[in-house]
Amino acid sequence: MTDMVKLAISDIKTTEVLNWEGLHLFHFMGSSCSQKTRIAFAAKGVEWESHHVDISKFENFTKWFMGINPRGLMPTLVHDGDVHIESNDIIEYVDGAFDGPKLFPTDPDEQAFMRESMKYEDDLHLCVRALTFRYFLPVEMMKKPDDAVDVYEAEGAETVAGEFDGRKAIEVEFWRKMNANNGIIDEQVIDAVDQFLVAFGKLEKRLEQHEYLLASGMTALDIAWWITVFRITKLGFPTERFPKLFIWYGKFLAREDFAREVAAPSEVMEMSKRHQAAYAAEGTSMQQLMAVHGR
Ligand SMILES: N[C@@H](CCC(=O)N[C@@H](CS)C(=O)NCC(=O)O)C(=O)O
Repeated sequence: MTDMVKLAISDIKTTEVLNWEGLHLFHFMGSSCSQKTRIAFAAKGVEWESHHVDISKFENFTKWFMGINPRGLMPTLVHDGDVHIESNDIIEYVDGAFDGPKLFPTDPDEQAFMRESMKYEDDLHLCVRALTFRYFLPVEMMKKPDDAVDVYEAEGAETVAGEFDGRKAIEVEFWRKMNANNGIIDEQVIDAVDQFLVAFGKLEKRLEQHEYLLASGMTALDIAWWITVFRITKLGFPTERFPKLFIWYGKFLAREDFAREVAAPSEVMEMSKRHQAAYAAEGTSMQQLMAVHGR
């Protein structure tokens, strides 16, 4: 349906994976894009081998990992020696390659809408990240020291599908800005919030017409957007302003196959609550900032 991102052999520097058989997913527990992929794989009913990469320890910046993903991002899929990157593309690839419930529509109009909406969701990822890095845990626990970013920036000749890829530079800029400001600043929060107010308004309109984002039923589009809605709602975004979306969100949250993949250890959730409470005490929770800026 889209131009799915499969790496060219020349992009793959960690050549041992070329001989791997079966379905291997490189993922991180707390990564929203990984969670999305895991939920989709469960819905599809595929078996996969887990390779957990701890991005909090910068394991995604190693030469080995950058050799299968020049962007240094989670998730990454190896299937019978082929390497696929980008969560939405990975899901689409697996949907086409395996039997099981179809996660992508067959109707051409729905396909066109879904392509556009999946891209929209993906384009908002740095906004999800900004809110996560501000409100999930204290900056000292979240930030990437400059020397880790230096390693990331220096590693590897960066090609994707045989062509120079500019994605890493965008990532590096994000981390450098965060370090320069010692965290995510209010302006970034408001920018992200504004994007989600618009996006959620669009989702609300769809859900006024049908139970799922597409008329034909649940698809990977619901999974992809749900992960975003889940993440930012937990960080304090007022999703309840969008009543149909809030019901849709709650319906998936009640499902074991969704809840399981986004679960975090209780001590982490406690830490996150304390961190958000500290912002609230100084008047800078997400909703307090929104109120100050008239959102
Ligand atoms: N568009 C990419 C985004 C991937 C992405 O940014 N993944 C995050 C985790 S959700 C990551 O790997 N971050 C690297 C880091 O924090 O060092 C996708 O959908 O796969």
